[in-house]
Amino acid sequence: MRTFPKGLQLGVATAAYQIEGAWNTADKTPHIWDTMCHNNPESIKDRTNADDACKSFEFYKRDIEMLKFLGVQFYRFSISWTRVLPTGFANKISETGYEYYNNIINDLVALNIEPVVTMYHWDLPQNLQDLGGWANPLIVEWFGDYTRVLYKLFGDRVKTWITINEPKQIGLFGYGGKRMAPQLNASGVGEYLAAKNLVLAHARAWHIYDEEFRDVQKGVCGITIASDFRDAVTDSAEDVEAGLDAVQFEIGLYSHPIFSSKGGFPDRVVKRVAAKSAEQGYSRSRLPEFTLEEIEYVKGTSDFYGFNHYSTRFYTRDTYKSGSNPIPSYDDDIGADFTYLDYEKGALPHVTVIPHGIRKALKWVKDNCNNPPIFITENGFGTFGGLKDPERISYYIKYLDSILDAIEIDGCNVTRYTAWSLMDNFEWDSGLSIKFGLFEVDFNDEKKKRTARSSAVWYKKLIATRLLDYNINVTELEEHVF
Ligand code: GBH
Repeated sequence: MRTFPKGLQLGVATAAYQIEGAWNTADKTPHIWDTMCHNNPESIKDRTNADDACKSFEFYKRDIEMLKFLGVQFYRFSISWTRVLPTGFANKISETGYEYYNNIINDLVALNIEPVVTMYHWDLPQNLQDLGGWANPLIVEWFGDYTRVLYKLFGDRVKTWITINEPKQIGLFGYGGKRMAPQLNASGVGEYLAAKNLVLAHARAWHIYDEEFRDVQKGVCGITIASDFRDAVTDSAEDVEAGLDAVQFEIGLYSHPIFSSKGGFPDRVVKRVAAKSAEQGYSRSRLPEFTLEEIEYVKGTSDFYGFNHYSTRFYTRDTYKSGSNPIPSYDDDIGADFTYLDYEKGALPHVTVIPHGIRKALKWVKDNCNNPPIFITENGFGTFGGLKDPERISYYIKYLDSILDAIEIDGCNVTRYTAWSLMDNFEWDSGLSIKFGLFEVDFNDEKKKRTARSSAVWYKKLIATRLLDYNINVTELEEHVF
């Protein structure tokens, strides 16, 4: 048994598109995921969409009852841009959208559950996508205007703001590839263009908060970065180099401009993309540059490091054949192959159980990002379902144990832990097929019945006792239905 430090808050997370449904209720307009799921259903593994999802727009009060049951200290959820601003621009605020989020925030505050609000979790207004979305540098202003509206409407009660969730996934899969909306598939170019504009947009939102709201509202504002770890397959000099490169492409690309003392994109990424681009006949690097003014504008613009972590990959240059990939790409720019080694796997084949990876990733952030306060904003395990989920509990226990090592032994400043997710939801391109919930959701039921899994009962106990118990006890499961 291990005790959680007093300063570590425990919570749970969701995101708007994954749970709300009500995709066209009142004056809400479509965003890029509505468009993708409706126009290209074959892009989703089980051809489902989130038109209904968990129907949280209608049933959010039941979600709040579940939060109460768990006893969480905070709830991380996201606001859907087009629900609040139907044109994407700040010219018109939706009364229905305002009321929906306002009610949730009021209910949470009344229960002493802190609202932790993500302002962008992947659902870009289609109107803005039609103008180029994250590829258009003007999005920096459009996003800034949107965040100003949110600070004004809700900042009297919301004290923790997350600007953007996982710039890597947005850029790599949405602009570099076609796994995710808007499926631009501009490989080797789109992901870097998006990365630059996402980082600048985040910085704009932070400056607006800092200059116009912080004095009165007294909250914090930061970004959440996908921080899966990248390690070396062996300790050969080449593999170690491959691992160091891979972690800079995975995390550094987004964290270095914001958290490092030097600013701008990390040297390893700059060098590799420039060299590859030249080899491929480009007259300039496919990685855009920041101006000196932009570098200064972005540096130091996050009050905390939002850290999402699921797993670790191992890299090697042993088998990698340079020039074997004719299409420029992010993976080819890393110039190494990866494997997952022989670890236990979850329902998503790439989510392997590698608890020491989270400790290494936290230490990497401490060492490379000026030892920031770290909010673990997501960590969790996907399965194919079932109310008894000892494998999820086991994942949580092992990862929490490793997080406590990072705090107690490595001195990482982790002040929040967030389990992903409160309940089963629309898992992006995996549709409804993969389940991350502490609560099971019956998607065939009109009311989207929610039932506590063993892991929900386990997490409730962990929060109440603040003890990490190594025993997994799933036998005394009672039905808790919401
Ligand atoms: C998050 O992103 C999202 O923010 C959330 O909405 C989503 O529901 C949740 O994860 C669950 O998938 O082999 O080391 O690369 C997903 C980011 C990136 C997490 C790839 C898992 C694979 C582990 N994912 N990563 S690794």
